[in-house]
Amino acid sequence: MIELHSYPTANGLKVMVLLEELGLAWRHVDVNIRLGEQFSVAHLRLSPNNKIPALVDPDGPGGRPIALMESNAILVYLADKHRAFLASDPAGRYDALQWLLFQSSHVGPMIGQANHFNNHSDVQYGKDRYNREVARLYRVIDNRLAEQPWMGGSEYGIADIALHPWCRTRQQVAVDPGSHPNFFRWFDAIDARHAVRRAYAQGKEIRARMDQASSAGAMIDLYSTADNLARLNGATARAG
Ligand SMILES: N[C@@H](CCC(=O)N[C@@H](CS)C(=O)NCC(=O)O)C(=O)O
Repeated sequence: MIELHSYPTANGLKVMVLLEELGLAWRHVDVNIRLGEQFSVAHLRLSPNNKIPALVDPDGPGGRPIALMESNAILVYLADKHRAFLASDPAGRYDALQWLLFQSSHVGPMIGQANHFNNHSDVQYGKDRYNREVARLYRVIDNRLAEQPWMGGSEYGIADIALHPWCRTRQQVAVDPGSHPNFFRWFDAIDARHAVRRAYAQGKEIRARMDQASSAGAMIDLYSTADNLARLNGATARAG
């Protein structure tokens, strides 16, 4: 059975959504990033960059197992394998892929930085810089959706699946229906999908279970990078 080694953040949730959309049998292997489990030797073998999510498919290319990190690489892999949620004609495929990469290159990192400065620092420069950038990205998304029904083009697919969980945090900047009508039309249409609802509901349950485990364990400060190199060096040494 497919294993998703993960924690239900936006990057974990997007893979859960696609697994549900595809109707696949899969199981969640909890990697509790609040307890530092992303630095375990076992997880680093799947995800050398010590991040979630990672996917293990026992039935990969050529019938051999495959392990993958980077959520959007995982989405492309699953879409290709099942010939779904990614256009098969070259023009449509590249159109969708550019928006998929827009998510991992811009939306994820900028929202991540905005969250960090807004909630874990008092550095006004950082708050202003990233909140402005996030507001700009919502304008880009609304403009794209004025041209096409979906971020990936004419059909719902992995670019939409990748972006939607990130856009659930839009309250941080002023994104209102009056000025972003296309964004809201798109967001609500995805929110109403059964597979999306199922995945987000599972994410909530998994999160509760993992948060309970966190409070019983030795939590790391996820918002400090001070010890991460030492953690990676320690795991590298343990792996021999
Ligand atoms: N570009 C990566 C980003 C992965 C990522 O940043 N994962 C975060 C959670 S959303 C994580 O594992 N954080 C733990 C850490 O930084 O130690 C992807 O899309 O998979």
